Amino acid sequence: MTPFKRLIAWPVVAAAGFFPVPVSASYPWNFPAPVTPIARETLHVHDIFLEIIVTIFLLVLSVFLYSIFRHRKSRGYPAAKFTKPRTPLQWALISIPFLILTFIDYVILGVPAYHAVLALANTHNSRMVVRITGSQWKWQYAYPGLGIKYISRLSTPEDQIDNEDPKGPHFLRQVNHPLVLPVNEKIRLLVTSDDVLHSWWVPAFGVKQTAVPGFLRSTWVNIDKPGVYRGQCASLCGIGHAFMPIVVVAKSQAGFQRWVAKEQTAEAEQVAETSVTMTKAALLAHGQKVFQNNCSVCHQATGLGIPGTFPPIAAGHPFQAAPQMTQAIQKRGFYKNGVIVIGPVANHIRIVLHGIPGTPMPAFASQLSDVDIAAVITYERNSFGNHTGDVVQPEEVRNARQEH
Ligand code: HEC
Ligand SMILES: [Cu+2]
Repeated sequence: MTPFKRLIAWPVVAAAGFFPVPVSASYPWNFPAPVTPIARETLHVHDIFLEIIVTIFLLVLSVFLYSIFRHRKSRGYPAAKFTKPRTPLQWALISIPFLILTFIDYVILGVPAYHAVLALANTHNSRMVVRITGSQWKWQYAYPGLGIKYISRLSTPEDQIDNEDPKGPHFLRQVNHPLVLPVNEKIRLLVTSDDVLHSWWVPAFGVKQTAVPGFLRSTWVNIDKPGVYRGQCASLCGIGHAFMPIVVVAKSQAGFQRWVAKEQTAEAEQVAETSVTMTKAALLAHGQKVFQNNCSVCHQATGLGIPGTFPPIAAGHPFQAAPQMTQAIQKRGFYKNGVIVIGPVANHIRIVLHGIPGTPMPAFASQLSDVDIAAVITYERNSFGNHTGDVVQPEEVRNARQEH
């Protein structure tokens, strides 16, 4: 808070006879300690607000309780016939509180709140951009200037979620690949979505940005303390909404540069892999992981899907759904006579790359590498009781990508 605003705020607080205690001390039920300018500003507005309303509440309550006690009358006493203020004193007694409240709302809180809103929208002078894409049910992070791009998803083991193992300290708030950002640098975050509304929310940053499909919304952070910060998707986005947490690791500049170098090598290795022919065993092993991480939320770990909604992967398995849906699946070659069949490889690759528009089946072209997609298709065609024997190589996926 600037000295000017302090000057307006304190007399009111002091006049109320309330000695301000720092509300933002780290009580377990308070906001997490703020680590960005925006978080500090918004927390400040909250703190002044809390101090003022608690003061007014206590004052009014004590006058109230005192009056009830002091002016109590016996049963049968005729009630006053007061209907509206008449004397100048009575008018003063209602207009002064009204003016005080207006002043508190529009000046003491209004000015810093307005300032915080403007500051939040001011993404100028940012030295770095990160693109954040929400999708059901994971976050994709891309660093356009650095050629780094990856998916961050929940890493809490299934057994903890099913109450079979004791829950860890970061239950449902841990991910396989956190967003890594440098400290003391203004970073612009461009937030969007692949499918439905999501919301990227990290309380310690004071940032909560709705991810809207088809729009790029921007916000920014400037983190001043290295550490691990956790958040969650804050917009109900479907069955996996509670399972797409956010973890941000803030590193020193040097630490960040080391991380960038490591990521870039990893991406380069992945590109090199694409031109290598992989063995069926390697594809199956990798494909199983890709399936568990990306497909099992809908098609289920058993590959049996959910009746009416998510078709099974297992051939010969019956699938009941609305006729439009089963007809559409049949047209793509994956359904016949009431049961699932395994359609042509080319369609399979196309479906996984580009999704099925207008249905929840997502496009994985931007989320999975050629190796991932080749592996998951090989896995689907040779697991869950499927025995096509087909092996799809990364190169086929790469060619299919270029066709489109
Ligand atoms: C968000 C839910 C969701 C996820 C995640 C998902 N799918 Fe699907 N998938 C669907 C739905 C729904 C359909 C059926 C769409 C329709 O025809 O209405 C479908 C259809 C398919 C089809 C077409 C065959 C058929 O039975 O219709 C294939 C192949 C497929 N998915 C593979 C995958 C693979 C591989 C992954 C993981 C890389 C995956 N899906 C992840 C929801 C999902
Ligand atoms: Cu979400």
